[in-house]
Amino acid sequence: MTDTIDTSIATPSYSVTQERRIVTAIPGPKSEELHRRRLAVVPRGVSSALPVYIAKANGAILVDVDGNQFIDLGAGIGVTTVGHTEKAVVDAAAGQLQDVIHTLFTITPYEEYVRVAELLAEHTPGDFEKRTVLVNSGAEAVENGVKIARKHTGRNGVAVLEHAYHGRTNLTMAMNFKAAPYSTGFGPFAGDVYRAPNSYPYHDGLSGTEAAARTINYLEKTVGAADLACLVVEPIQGEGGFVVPAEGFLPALQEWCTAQGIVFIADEIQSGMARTGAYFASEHFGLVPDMVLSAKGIAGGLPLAGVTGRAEIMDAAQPGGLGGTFGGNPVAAAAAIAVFEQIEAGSLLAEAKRIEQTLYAGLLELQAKYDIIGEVRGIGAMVAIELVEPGTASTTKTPNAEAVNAIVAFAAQRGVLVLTAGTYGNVLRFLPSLAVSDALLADALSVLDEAFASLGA
Ligand code: PLZ
Repeated sequence: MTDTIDTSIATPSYSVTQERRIVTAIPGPKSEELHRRRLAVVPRGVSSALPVYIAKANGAILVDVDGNQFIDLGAGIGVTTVGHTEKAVVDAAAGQLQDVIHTLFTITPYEEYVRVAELLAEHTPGDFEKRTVLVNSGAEAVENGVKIARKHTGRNGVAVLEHAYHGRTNLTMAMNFKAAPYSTGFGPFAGDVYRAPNSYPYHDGLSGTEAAARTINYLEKTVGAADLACLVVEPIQGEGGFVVPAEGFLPALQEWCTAQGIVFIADEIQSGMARTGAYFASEHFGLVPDMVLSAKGIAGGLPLAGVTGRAEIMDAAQPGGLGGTFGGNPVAAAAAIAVFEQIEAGSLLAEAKRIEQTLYAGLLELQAKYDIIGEVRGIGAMVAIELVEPGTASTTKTPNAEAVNAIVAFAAQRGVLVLTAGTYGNVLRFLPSLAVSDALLADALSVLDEAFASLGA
């Protein structure tokens, strides 16, 4: 009879079939009804990229309230890196819910917080003594990183790079490159933040050494190294459009920071936790940051973030100087421990490399067909394409946000969720969970092919 191949050992079992399936208009009637309710009670400032309401999620698939299934190429902006509702994470969190949900680590501590700190010490770059403070969100990690760097150095200045994104709190709004929609009208903003040129090889054509010299010169002239507490960089910029700096750029910046007593902080909130095929993207550039910020993918979808740094820097903060009610919550911490275990058990660093190969090959094929794809870039499961106006891919590279929006809308109608990025909104970014199969990626790429064809590009 028919051949049945038992893949149950090699293939994880999913509670949702790993396929795209569209059964209603998008959004469907139940989503539309929920959207009406939402508009009456949620402010418009909180918008949604695709107003389909999700009822279930598993692996790389989102299921909406109307029964439509989407291939999720965004993973909640790089959060469900181990897969949606990954079993080890669910079990760990559920077990922890039975034992202790909250005590407040700064009142009566618990082991899970300590274990996450041990795991971060082990897996962040650098073989030296480290300390970790756990908080609730990426922005809070950035705030704490800056706070500690200031205390350690006794200096105020915070340097950031063009096209950076660091959060939505008052300090982090000041650190973002892009004003709209993040900070428009929300001032006054925190002071002592200085923005320097980054390395953006597709646009500036500079080598890493040249770009670093430009950045350092800019900071020395406009602030002066002696007034800088820290330089905060995303090794691969996230919201900025998965900008991979030219080789040598980041190491040169780090060298300058070290020489000048400036704390070098890697914001690995989007690029960390196995996403790029290394625990932290810093490793690809040979960086050993003084401080590494992690969040998003660290706890499989539960809110948790960490600031991990050299012991002597971290211990500059006085007892009682760091904390917060929910920081390092036991359930989120238990989930994070399971995420670290799953990265090993599921060989997720290798999975990220597999995804890179599949995505790159597929996207390069599309680039050969459609000249509005100016560049394919990224590392691991953090890959993007930058879209430009027809005929400008190697000349003016004029941003084409309109095409990005059309493609996102087309893909959504066919059950593929793709996220945008870039200061000019002209980047399509792919950051699927590492559980996504090559078959799902191939299916999603074929939808993208149709989407580009529909533009007549
Ligand atoms: N640093 C590098 O990518 C979050 C923003 C989503 P929070 N990026 C997604 C949105 O529209 O609010 C991010 C990041 C980098 C810091 C942050 C901030 O992390 O957990 O959103 O506060």
